[in-house]
Amino acid sequence: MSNTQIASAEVLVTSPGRNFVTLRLRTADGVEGLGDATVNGRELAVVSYLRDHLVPLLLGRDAHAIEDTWQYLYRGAYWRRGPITMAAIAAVDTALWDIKAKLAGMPLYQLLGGHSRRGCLAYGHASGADLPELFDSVRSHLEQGYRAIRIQTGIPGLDSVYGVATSPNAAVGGASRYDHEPARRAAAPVEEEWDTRAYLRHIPGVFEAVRAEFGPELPLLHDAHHRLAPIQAARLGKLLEPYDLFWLEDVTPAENTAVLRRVREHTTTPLAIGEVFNTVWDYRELFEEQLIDYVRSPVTHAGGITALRRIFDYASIYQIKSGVHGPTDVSPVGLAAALHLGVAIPNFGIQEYMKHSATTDEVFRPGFAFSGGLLSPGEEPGLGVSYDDAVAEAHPYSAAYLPVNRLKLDGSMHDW
Ligand code: EZ4
Ligand code: CO
Repeated sequence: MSNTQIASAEVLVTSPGRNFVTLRLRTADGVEGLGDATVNGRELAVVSYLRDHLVPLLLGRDAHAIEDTWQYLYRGAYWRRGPITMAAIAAVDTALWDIKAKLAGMPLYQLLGGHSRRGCLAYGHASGADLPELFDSVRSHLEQGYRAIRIQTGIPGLDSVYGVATSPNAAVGGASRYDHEPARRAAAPVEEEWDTRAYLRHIPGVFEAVRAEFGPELPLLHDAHHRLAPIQAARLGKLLEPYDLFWLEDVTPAENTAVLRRVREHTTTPLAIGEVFNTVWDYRELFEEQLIDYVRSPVTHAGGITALRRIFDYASIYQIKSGVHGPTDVSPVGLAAALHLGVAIPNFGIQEYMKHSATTDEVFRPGFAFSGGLLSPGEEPGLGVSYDDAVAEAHPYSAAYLPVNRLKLDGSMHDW
């Protein structure tokens, strides 16, 4: 029998194009596992949580005891839940699954029940300041093989809008923030302007035009990014019904999930929510009252593979599917973990895919692949991601923040 005691636990911080926090566990026999702990814009809080509070508890534990370690860290926190705690637990859990699968000599999805599908349907991000630019972006995604596409556009009267790669405000050193790094490298966030009424007037026409240009078949998605009041969200869902969206995401701020009852009463546009949720408890009433259609939590922010698997199982009894968050601030380790889960679970829906920069891939060397619109986790034992320390060290951490929103009307703060 091999010695599976955890002998080392390192918290790795690197910034290949954007900041990432990674936990690397190693057993006494030298088997390594990786876990993603990146919380965009608050990275160092998780670093401290791991380094100061979890690493000392992990050394000497049996790497095989994944469930017990999860319970030990979750119940043992007392002040549990929350993005920082759950990202730290997620990193430990993911690294332990990576180790277990490597010890088994199998890709991780085999330990989760084996494959249920050929790959994970992925959606890409098309965007444009105006319709011609948006259409070019949709065409380029279709050429790259995407079979589902998120649509975000500029809003007349607003300079810089969430999710639009060519927003003037979005450019950083020639590249676009929204291509690889929505956060800005600076001591303070960039400020964007927002006008919900202008947004609501503009968006239905955008979807009408996209359907007219690209036909009825292509699955289209849209992210309202937590910006609407309940009645505005209900109205948007209703206005978009003729364009048959795959989903409408994050229509209202995430704290008050009960408002989705109001939205649901008014529209049959499918709803997705949860990228900023942390635990199964955040989903409970949404599942039981069937208020949503897709679960947005990534492995990284919801307590790891152990916890997300449980959330998906719970969702499955209500015919609710996965729709895992996949921005570039979920590292290749977090995305790989989602893909192993995604090919295995019965209720996979779709996977968000925002390609990481080439520099990010040089650090993480991901084994997953995108082909014919599907993402596949690959056949390497474990997660199939390896971390290159030398390249990582060439890209030291520097502070970066997500933007904030102020209302164009009077400068008051609004949800971003
Ligand atoms: O703004 O991950 O659906 N995707 C998103 C993302 C989030 C970023 C925040 O770090 O909403 O682009
Ligand atoms: Co989103």
